[in-house]
Amino acid sequence: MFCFQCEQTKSRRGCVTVGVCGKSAQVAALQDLLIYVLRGLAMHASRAMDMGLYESADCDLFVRKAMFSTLTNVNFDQDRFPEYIRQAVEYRDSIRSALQKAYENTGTPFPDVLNQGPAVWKPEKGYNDLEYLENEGHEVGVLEDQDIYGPDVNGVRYMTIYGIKGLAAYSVHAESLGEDDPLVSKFILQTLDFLETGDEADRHDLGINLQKALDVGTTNLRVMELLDRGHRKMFGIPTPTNVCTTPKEGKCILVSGHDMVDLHLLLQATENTGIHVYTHGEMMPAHMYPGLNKFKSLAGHFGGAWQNQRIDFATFPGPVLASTNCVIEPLKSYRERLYTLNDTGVHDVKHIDLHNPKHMASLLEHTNSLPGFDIKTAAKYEDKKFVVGFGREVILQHAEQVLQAVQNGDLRRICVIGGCDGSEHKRNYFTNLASSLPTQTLILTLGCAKYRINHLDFGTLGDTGIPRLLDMGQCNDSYGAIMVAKELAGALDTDINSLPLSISLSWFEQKAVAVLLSLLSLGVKNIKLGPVMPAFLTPGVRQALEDTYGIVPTDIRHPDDDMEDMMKGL
Ligand code: FSO
Ligand code: SF4
Repeated sequence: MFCFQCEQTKSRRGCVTVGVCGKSAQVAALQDLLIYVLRGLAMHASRAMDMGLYESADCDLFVRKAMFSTLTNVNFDQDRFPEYIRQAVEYRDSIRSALQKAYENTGTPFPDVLNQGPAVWKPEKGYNDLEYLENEGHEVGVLEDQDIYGPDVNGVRYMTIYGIKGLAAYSVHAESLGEDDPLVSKFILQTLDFLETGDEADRHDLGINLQKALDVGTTNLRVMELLDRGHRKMFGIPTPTNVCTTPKEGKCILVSGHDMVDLHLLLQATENTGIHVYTHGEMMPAHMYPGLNKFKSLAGHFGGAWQNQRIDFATFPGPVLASTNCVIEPLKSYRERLYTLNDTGVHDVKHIDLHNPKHMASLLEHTNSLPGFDIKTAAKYEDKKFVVGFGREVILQHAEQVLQAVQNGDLRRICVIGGCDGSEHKRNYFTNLASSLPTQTLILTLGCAKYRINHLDFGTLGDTGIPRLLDMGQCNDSYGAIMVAKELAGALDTDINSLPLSISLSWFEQKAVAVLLSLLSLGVKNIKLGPVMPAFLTPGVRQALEDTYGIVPTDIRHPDDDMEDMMKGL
């Protein structure tokens, strides 16, 4: 195996025997094979679109869900991948038949590129032979492509693929909220096709590949806009809300991941049953939506960021649902209580669909068979005083006050410190950076990286009454932060880079790659990216990005120096 798609990759180079995340070599190879076959599907779909022959909302959603399954900490179940691969081959071949007929009818020869590689790959031994599929997957990964394209271009090509994975995941969330745009899938399929069959010189050109990666960022902005709209349409405008972290006596279920639709289904099913539902990790922003917070069964938040799940899940006295990333191989102590949903998977862990009434009923039955919280245990958890819900609407209500504070010198800088978190100790950098900021700053945070700073008391900004730390929501809510920046720039008749705004982005996996590419596609400069730079970017490419965008690694040992740079706008 070779995988370097996330920040925690082994020795800052790549995981080669087993993932730091726990992904086995077998699952890594199956995921590589899946991406390979999806590339073959895209080669056909892209041509079918050009000829007006492609109409498949089902296929569009399948491609995005299949890509979602390959994100870091989403699906570790080797038994799920043969089915994804089988479906990808089936969709590919049905588009292929339509294309073949069209070519026959016009008397044009079928393109040669569609008679090789991922365009025609089929399992000689069927889909049940995992070892065979694994061996096939070991032949079609990063290193094989690197032999063809060299490390610089290959790294950028993989940045494009990882960005597409991130935007695919976000668009699956948006779709479940009823928001979709066919242009998103069109972009995914055409870009995957370019990586496979684009003009040979273009495919080897660093500049053209960098532009493709930026195009991922532009499309991701559209996806985040859909997501923003979907959440608001379904659950209302986020409102500042105190989140209760002291559990209540009674039966309980914990929900982790990002999927508010799953949480909503669960809240509907548990209302007035006496079962309490708690959020974990990236689900905490659920409390900011009136349409979710109105449920009495939404009892509070339990635990910290995803990387604490082994402690948090082990001590939780009820079932735990992993709705999306980030899930990790469970400990024995809670394996029986863990459920995966959607494209998330862990081998031999129950996988359910909350839309299925039977699955929901058996989950509630399981909940009632477990102890839940008793008064004594519940009282041991102190209130952490988390406040969520500073969405773009709330912040922009105070735009005039904020701009006035900038003019008075009461507000010297708005610092975005957020993104995704990980378990490494060096991520304390973000805590230290935030703590070292002068009091004349506002800190916008989102994503699970908020847990590095949301336990600290930053007070309010001068006498404005505005809290200095404003939690905007999940990483899914990055669109809101971008809109705030755009609106403030508009009000000051300037551009984002001329605002007193600095960004320190904590990245971990491919959703963060998509968000980073969105920021770059908007021309945002001087982002500090950390805790370390992506392993898939070579020193040469990092330098090119620094030269063009001023993007630099966080100085993890010297957060004070970074703070001073940020205050100077560097
Ligand atoms: Fe975090 Fe995980 Fe939300 Fe990521 S829970 S790390 S970028 O999946 O998506 O912020
Ligand atoms: Fe390694 Fe990250 Fe890939 Fe897991 S997802 S195998 S930790 S690079």
